[in-house]
Parts: sequence; structure tokens; C-alpha cells
Amino acid sequence: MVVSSPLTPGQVSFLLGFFPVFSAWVYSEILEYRKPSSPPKVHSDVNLVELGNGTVKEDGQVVLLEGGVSKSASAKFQSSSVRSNLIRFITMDDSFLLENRAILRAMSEFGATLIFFYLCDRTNLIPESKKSYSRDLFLFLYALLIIASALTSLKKHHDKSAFSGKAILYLNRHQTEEWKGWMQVLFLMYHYFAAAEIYNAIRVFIAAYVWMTGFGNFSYYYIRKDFSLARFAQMMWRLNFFVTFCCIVLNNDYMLYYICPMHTLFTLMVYGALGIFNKYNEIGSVMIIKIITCFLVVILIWEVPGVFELIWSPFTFLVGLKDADPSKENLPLLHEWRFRSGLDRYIWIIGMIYAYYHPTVERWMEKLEESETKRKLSVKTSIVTIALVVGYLWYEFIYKLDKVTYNKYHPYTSWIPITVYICLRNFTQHLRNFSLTLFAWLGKITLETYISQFHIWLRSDLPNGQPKWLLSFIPDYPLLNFLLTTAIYLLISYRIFDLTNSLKIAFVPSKDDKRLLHNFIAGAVLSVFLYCVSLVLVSVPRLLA
Ligand SMILES: *[C@@H]1O[C@H](CO)[C@@H](O)[C@H](O)[C@H]1NC(C)=O
Ligand SMILES: CC(=O)N[C@H]1CO[C@H](CO)[C@@H](O)[C@@H]1O
Repeated sequence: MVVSSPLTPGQVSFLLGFFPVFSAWVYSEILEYRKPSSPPKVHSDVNLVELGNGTVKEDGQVVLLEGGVSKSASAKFQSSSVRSNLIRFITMDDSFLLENRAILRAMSEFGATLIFFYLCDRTNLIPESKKSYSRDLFLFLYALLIIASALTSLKKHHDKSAFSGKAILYLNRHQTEEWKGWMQVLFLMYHYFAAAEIYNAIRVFIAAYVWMTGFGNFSYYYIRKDFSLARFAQMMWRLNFFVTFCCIVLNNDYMLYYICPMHTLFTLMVYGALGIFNKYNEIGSVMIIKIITCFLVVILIWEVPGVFELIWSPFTFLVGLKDADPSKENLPLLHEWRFRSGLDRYIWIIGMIYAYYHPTVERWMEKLEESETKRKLSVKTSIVTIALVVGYLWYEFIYKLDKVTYNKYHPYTSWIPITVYICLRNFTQHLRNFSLTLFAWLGKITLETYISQFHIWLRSDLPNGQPKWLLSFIPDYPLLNFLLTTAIYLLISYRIFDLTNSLKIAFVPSKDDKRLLHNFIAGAVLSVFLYCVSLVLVSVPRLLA
């Protein structure tokens, strides 16, 4: 086994943290096995499973579920102090290990997955192969997936609107998830097959994700008005937990996974926009001023020369990227961040505006749906016609541009295809109510599939390398290999999604801010401690040599 580079202190700290947890988990399983069979009681294990199933559901339900869970599964873990938990862990206290077997197992599984990532990407344990593109195969596979999912997972939904109690008319959750799903599949296949010809479409998809960030987060904060620390921490955990560990274990810059910093930034901006003076959010004019302010802030940062560098240069350690590609070596560190965040700088605000007017449009559509057939038909046809014409014009004059020119126009035009899609996707009651659940399922794990693809589906080979190769379990059989790697990759992505949630519930309590703070401090102290030890461990052989 050839390893591409010596271990970094970060990687050593990861191992130092992983082995005790892993051993503790194995020991706890042995304890559990040996335990004299006691009357069946609700075990944390069961709860974690339930919780895994529960978290797949909507965000709101998760919040409810967490309330339930903190009373049962992690009750002990949550109620005793951080210090006593740590001491009981270090002394391998039997009852502590038994109580927290499920958490230890989740942590071990998560750690083992990361080690698998490292083995796939950074050692030559598994061979690699070259990407190749055939438009025919690309479209065939995509069509196959659509057919398969239409045959097996087309579902009709009967959701109720939060506002009126009637059926949700426009952009319900299934639709957004399905939308994310089919875009994500194209996005991933674009990477796998190096389908350079759909570059511009991929830019639109990324814009659509950012649009959804604005839309979803605005709706959430506007309606729920939950600006609590716990909620904030959970959001950050969801977006950044997995990627942080990938950066440590694979020695990559955060910016390599540019989707994560980008969504984090825009989520923070929505949070800030709504959170500041949130008492006045109900007042229409205040909202409009807020939205205008968002535009002004974006214009100031991205359009005024020099401001972007001024603001972000202190954060270069976070958002800088030293690309491994020699052709990109001379670019400034902030180049990637400027490029990526700049492309979608406005679309999150558009998402917020759509979310703000969502109830109005919904009411208007309800009325339209109830009006006489002739009027309904004429309004609908004119909307569809306009959407089609605008879509076509956009395609002809913007989409077809070469990628460099297209990127110049993208920030100002990406709202056009998004709006056209939204109009077309819901112009009949039928279209609105149906969704492809297979795509919706894929839409839930977009973050995980995005990050994992670099390492266990594709291969980047070296720190901060773009994933230029394919991971190849079955060399010389590209299609079979595609099938196998995809299956493993999706399974792991799904597991990570679950684990991120389970661990979030264990470590980011939703109702106890003091505890949250203690956990945070304990985590930080522990990480620094492990890092220092690793630093010493890594430099000892060098000093001796
Ligand atoms: C906020 O945006 C992030 C990033 O896209 C997303 O993961 C999260 O689910 C959104 N939150 C809500 C409540 O929609
Ligand atoms: C913009 C748009 O096309 N909206 C449609 C969404 O669904 C309603 C309800 O049938 C239609 O009337 C709208 O035309």
C-alpha cells in the first residue's frame, strides 16, 4: 500500500481521537453481550434507530423528535456534566459505556467511513481509471433513471398549506426535494463523465440550490421566528460537520468543497437579514428595506473593486484554496472563493423575495383555481406561453454562450431559468401534486453525495486536487464498475446523512444553551489538546532523523 503523503498533525489527531472511541464502542458491545439478560427495557440503541428514521422527515418534526429523544436515549448523557462524562469515558466506566453504546457506535461508524475515504482516495489500494464522455451513454443513463423512478416512485401528495389549510399550491417540500434530486444527479454525472458540454447548465443548478437556501431559510425564520443559539448551532452542524472531518482526514482546504462555504455564507446572510431587528419583520416596509439592504451589501462587497479582498483576506485560512493543479498555482488564494461566491451572489436574495411573496402568490393561485374554467384556462395558457418564450430566449441568447462569457452574465440572469421552471412545474394541479420520490430521496442527501463523490466515487489522489479520476473496483469493466461504486457511494452517503443527524442530536442539545456552550468548549479544548499531542508526535521522527 503506497500512501501519497506523510501523515499530517490533523490526521494524527483524528486517529488519536478515533481509536479510544472505537475501542470503547467494541468494549461496550462486549459488555452488552455479556450482560445478564435483564427485563427488556427501552435501550438507547432502539432510540437511535427510531431517531434515524425520524430525522429523515421534515425539519419541524426533527425538532419535536429531539425533544423526545433528549428525554430518553441521551438523557443520562445530556443531564450529567461534560466533565463527569469525560471522566467516565476515560476510566471506561461500564455503565457509562453501556448507556452510550449507540452514540459510540455512531461515532465509530463515522470515523471508519472517513478511514475508508482515505484508503480509497489517497492510497493505491484500489485502482483508478480515466473519465470518458459519451453523450449517448450519459443521456441513456439519465433517461433510464427517470423511467425507473417514474415507474416505481411516482407519488401523489396531499399536503396542506400552512396558511390556509388547503392543498399547497406551489413549491411544496416534495417538489423542492425532487428538484434538488434531479439536478444533483445531473451534477454528479457531469463530474463522473466529465460532461464539459453541460457546464452552463450546471451553473444554473448551483444557482437553484442557492436560491433554495434563500427560499427555505427565509420561510423558516420568517414563520418560526426561531433565532436561538441552539437552532443556529444545529444549522452549522448540518452544513459543516461532515466537511470539517473530510478536510482534516484528507488534508484538504475547506474551499475545495466550495458548495459548503457558499451555502454557509448565504445561510448566514439570510439569518442576519432576518435576525437583525427581527421584531419588525412583520412590517412590510421594514422587510423591503431589509431586502434592499441585502442587495446593497452584495453590490458593495462583490461589485466595488477591492472590497471583496479587504473583507475576506483575514479569512484566507478558511476560504483560501491552494489548488494542486499546476496550471492554477499562480492564482491568488482567494480566487476560487471570489469566483464561486460571486456567481451566485444575488440569487439567494431572489429566493428570499419569492419566499416573502409566497403566501400572496398562493392565495392568488387558490382564487384562480376556483374561478371559472375559461378564465382559468386563459390565464394558465398565457403564463405557460410567456414562460416558454422567455425560457427559449434565455436558452438562445444566454445559455448558448461560451462558458467564460456565460459566467459574466450568470449572476444577473440565473433567476430566469429558475423562475421559468417554477412556473412550468406547477401549472396544473396534477403536476404540482405528483413528485418522483426516488429523486426526492436523492435530494435529501445532496450535501453528502456532493462531498463523498470526491473520494469514494471519483478520486483526487492528492490534497486539494480536483477529482480527475474514477475509483475503479472492477478495472476494464467501466459500466459494471460504475454500478458498483455508485451503489457503495450512495449507501455511504445515506449513512453519513443519518450519522450527522444522530450525532447532532447527541452533541447539540436543542433546549439547553448552557450545555451547548459546555459541549462546544469541551470539543474545542479536546481538539486543541489532540492537535498539540499530534504535533509533537509528528515532529519527533523528524527531529530524530
Ligand atoms: C437553510 O439552507 C441550508 C443550505 O442550503 C439548508 O441545508 C437548510 O436546510 C436550510 N434551512 C431551512 C430551514 O430550510
Ligand atoms: C405561475 C404559474 O404557472 N402558476 C400556476 C401554479 O398553479 C396554479 C394552480 O393551478 C395555476 O393556476 C398557476 O397558473
